[in-house]
Amino acid sequence: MEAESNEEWRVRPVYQPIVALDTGGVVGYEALARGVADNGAVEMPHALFARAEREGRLRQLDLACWRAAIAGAVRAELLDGPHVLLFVNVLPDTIIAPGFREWALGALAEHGVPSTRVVLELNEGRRIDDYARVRNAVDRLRASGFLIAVDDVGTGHSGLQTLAELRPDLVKIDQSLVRGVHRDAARCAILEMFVVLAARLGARLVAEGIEKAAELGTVAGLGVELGQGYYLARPVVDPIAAGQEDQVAARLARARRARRSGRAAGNVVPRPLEERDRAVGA
Ligand code: G
Ligand code: MN
Repeated sequence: MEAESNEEWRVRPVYQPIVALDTGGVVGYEALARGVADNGAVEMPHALFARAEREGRLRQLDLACWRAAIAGAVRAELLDGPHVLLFVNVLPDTIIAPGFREWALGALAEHGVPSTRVVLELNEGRRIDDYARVRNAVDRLRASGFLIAVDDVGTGHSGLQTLAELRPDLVKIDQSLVRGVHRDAARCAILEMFVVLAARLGARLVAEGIEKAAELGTVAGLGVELGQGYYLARPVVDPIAAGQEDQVAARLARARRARRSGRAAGNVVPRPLEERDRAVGA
């Protein structure tokens, strides 16, 4: 596989827990890339990937992030617990590149990490033009033990077609659908739909970007299995050293208590046509 040059991209991964919303247990960690600029400043992934795209070095950066993610997870002993998963973001263009599967298995073997512990999060900055090719790559990766997640579902290019074509093992709902869900009947309805959809597809559902106790309580109450977000825990270099497991359990318990004493968002009642006609003076 071309260009494994970690040296050219200085990236430092941070990790954010993904939590079972019924028990509060940490089921895995998502590795999130942070660039390190020459002056030591932190470069956020958006800027980092935009620069790599301008320079025509996207895949190189993607692979560098991947390698760093695995090494950092092993260093922070994140995978020492039984069944703990490592979620790694990867571009669809990277997984269809010839040799990616062999390269990825080799990188894991170097660190003694089994592929069955790794979730590839397909992150679609761009549209997938050739689903057959991506599906083919996904099937081969799955046959090699990897789990497949579709990231940012509900936005941009991560739509229902992607779920139908790729049949992922996990579905990650974008944070824009989680934001304010506790006081938004439409978002509640959409999440409910995803709970049903994921169950029917045999996929595990993750709500991303939970920032408030009320959002957490609502999402858990709707039956979403897994959650991630600043309210539960921020991405850090060493989540275990930071004591995040205890924090996560405490916050989930607090959100549940708040939910029991609070109000859920009501149902959406469609406005009758006559009312709309009146409103526009028709
Ligand atoms: O595209 P993807 O879902 O992989 O992006 C994850 C990004 O979202 C990371 O940069 C991470 O730091 C950020 N993130 C994680 N949790 C939250 C949250 O609760 N709120 C917001 N605004 N961003 C979050
Ligand atoms: Mn992601």
